[in-house]
Amino acid sequence: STSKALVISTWDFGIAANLAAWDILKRNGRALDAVEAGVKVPEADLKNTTVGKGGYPDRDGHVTLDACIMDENGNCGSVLALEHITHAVSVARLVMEKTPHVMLAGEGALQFALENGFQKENLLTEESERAWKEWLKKAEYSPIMNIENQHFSPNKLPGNQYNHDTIGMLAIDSQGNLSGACTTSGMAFKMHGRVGDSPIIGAGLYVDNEVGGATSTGVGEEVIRTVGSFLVVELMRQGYSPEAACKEAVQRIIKKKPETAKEIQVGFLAVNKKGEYGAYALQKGFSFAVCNAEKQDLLIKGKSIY
Ligand code: SD4
Repeated sequence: STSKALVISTWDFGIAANLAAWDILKRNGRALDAVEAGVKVPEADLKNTTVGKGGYPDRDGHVTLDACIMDENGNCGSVLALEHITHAVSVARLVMEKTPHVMLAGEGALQFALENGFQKENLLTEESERAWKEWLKKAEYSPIMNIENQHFSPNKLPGNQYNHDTIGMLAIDSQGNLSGACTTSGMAFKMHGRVGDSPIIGAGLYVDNEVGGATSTGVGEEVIRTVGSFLVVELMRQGYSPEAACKEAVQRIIKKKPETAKEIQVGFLAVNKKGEYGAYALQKGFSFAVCNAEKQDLLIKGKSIY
């Protein structure tokens, strides 16, 4: 039965992504297939300026994608700063399944994708190009909150409508196995070549089939410094609930960088082996979507420290 099956993912756009994942889970499909199918939804969504095609470019005008995927056996794959390919997560999966490596970066990742039948595309939409040209006028990199909120101060956030951020997704299938995926165009107007937390196993995503899984969203540099998602999973191993583990990971960031922490957004989302889930963020405005046999469109407002 699918009674155990569950998929959760970051932000409001997680609802649509979860539905694609659920389509696989409800037919007793594998969690790995579910998370890949799920995060492909925002990757292909042109209106989404923080994931996949249509994502905001770096400061030089290149859209560079970071993505990773991890299965129930601890296998993982990722691509870093991949250009011209919409479905970075699918390339990451192929890195996992077809190469002896875990990570491929930049040109090499693109070469590998093209060799495996992916088509080269222009990922920069007119809207993203316009936003970039507007940004160039001042050319100030200010990753306040989530990148699409950079014109707003954290206190003046107009709500979730601008919170379209990295998607991190975690799923449990009817066998009780866990997988996760994470994909993003990274921080808008970042330096060319900048890689965030999202494709770093242990930072942007971690899955341990004995314990649970975690994923993150927000300013990746702070998540990398604390190896955030691995930390959340290890805390759950010690008996923390998913929410308490996410909160403790957020507190580590505050401890390391008390001043920076007030200015930026970082959120964690986690699920344990029992199917209990929870989340915590530095700032208000973080949401996550939950989907199971009972409810396919549940959106939960994440708790925050500030
Ligand atoms: C990164 N964590 O590249 C990602 C992007 C993100 O708000 O979540 N942006 O750092």
